Amino acid sequence: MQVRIFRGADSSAALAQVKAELGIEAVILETREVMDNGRKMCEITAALERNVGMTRAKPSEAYGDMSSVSALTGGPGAAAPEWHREWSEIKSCLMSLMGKQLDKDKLSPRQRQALDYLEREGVDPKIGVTLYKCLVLDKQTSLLAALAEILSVRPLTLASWPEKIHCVAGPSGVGKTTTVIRMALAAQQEKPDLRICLVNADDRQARGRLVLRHYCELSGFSYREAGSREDILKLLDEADNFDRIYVDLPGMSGPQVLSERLTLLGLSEVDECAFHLVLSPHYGKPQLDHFLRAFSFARLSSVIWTKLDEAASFGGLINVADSCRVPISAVSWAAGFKDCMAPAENMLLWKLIFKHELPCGQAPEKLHA
Ligand SMILES: Nc1nc2c(ncn2[C@@H]2O[C@H](COP(=O)(O)OP(=O)(O)OP(=O)(O)O)[C@@H](O)[C@H]2O)c(=O)[nH]1
Ligand SMILES: [Mg+2]
Repeated sequence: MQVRIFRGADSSAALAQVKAELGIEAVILETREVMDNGRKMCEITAALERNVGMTRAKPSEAYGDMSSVSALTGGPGAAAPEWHREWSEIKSCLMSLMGKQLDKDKLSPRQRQALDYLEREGVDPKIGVTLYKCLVLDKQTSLLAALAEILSVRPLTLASWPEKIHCVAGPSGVGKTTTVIRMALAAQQEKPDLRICLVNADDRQARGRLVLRHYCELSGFSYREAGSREDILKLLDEADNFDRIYVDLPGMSGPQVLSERLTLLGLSEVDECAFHLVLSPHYGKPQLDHFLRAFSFARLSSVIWTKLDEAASFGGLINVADSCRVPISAVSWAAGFKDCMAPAENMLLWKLIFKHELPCGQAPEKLHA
């Protein structure tokens, strides 16, 4: 519901404003007389209730009054897709026009070739403009150095990630449960006596629960289920018994966003907790943009890229890194649990993006040939 206050010299002037701004569906909540600079004015509090799912905020509304757009669309998360989509399309068009105006003769032939290649890989034109500016302003800098400013890495190793609790979130079917098991196995391989607990916070998927439980039995991990705030509190009570806790969060559906889900579970304020978002480059740009809105969260720690073997281009890694400004921690490229996930490193990413070479040394299309 959008609530606004209007003032006019008299009631009809104030009512005219209500009609103009909120339309005839507005409900008058209160009318009162107020003094404004010694003058009597009529003040009307009016509200407009709209079905969030049906509302399409006009760009003019969006730019004129950010708070009312937020109220109309339910906030900056997944519930505001139209406004975000329109704005991102406008930005993209402007940047693409700017991109066409760039004087690429100011670049060396190799730099020009690399920028053109990134464009073909689906890298957002706005990032192309940023890279161009870096290269033109500092002749000494290389394209990879400029790209590394955007595409940061924090390799998924015990030393780089000392946090005890690791929550794994992402869209349905992206590979969250598989990633949780891979993370636990990699940690165990690094330090065999580590006390590891796998937590199933997904009370809707029986399959995920079975797989997690099975791997716990096979590998000597502890197993817990935690679908509610009370369960999470119980888990935190016994956290001293474990060195690492990996939490498999449920896939998101409907209008709920990750921050709401974590708050409901009581996980959003837990210290010593890292939050990893699992994505795959085989999603198109609008889909990745949508996921970034649904999973945007102030404490997001890293992105883990899965299913590299199923992707045909990797520009999405750069676009996502630019949008959410968190490092990549790991990448995976096959359906198994072992030997198909690697901690992220710059060189590995350059080979992936520029040569389409997976960390196993193969090209994605050859892996499935
Ligand atoms: N090709 C390929 N398949 C993968 C990869 N990672 C996971 N998978 C497969 O993707 C499918 C879904 O994996 P899950 O781990 O169950 O995905 P999830 O996100 O937990 O799924 P939900 O719990 O249903 O939301 C499984 O068949 C995995 O084997 C990968 O890197 N490459
Ligand atoms: Mg799962």
